[in-house]
Amino acid sequence: MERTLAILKPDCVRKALVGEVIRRIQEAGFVLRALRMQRLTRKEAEGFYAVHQGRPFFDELTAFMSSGPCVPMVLEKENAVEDFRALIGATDPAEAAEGTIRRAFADDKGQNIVHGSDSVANAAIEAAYFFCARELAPARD
Ligand code: 3AN
Repeated sequence: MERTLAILKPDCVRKALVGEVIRRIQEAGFVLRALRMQRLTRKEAEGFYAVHQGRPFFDELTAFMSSGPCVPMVLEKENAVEDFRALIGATDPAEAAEGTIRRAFADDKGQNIVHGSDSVANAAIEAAYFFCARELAPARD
């Protein structure tokens, strides 16, 4: 079964939307395989977003992602990566489709409530950034 790595970002936690966003994720058919709440250090945020180093928004992004606790989670579903990107909508909430999580709750391109991996290969790399092998072991159910 395909997996993706999602992060409920600090704005999601701050706005007390964790429960509502997880409800929407589960209602869309995703199974939660791993989940925790943690505050990233600036260095950890920079490591996670290393591919964006040098982009004009890198400092803003890593400062925001380390500004408070976030909720990383591994989600499982057929076609999880693509389906999750469809559920959350475009990076810029102004461009996100009606009914998507970012359209409903996000303020702007930077503070956009939720992250979703952009490929199956990146999902595996990102999941391993947050969770150990035991936590990522295949489900027995
Ligand atoms: P997505 O998360 O939708 O794949 P990317 O990969 O284009 O979006 O951007 C990575 C992260 O950088 C996103 N989480 C987004 O919030 C942030 N970001 C993208 N563009 C901007 C921007 N112009 N200003 C601030 N943050 C941005």
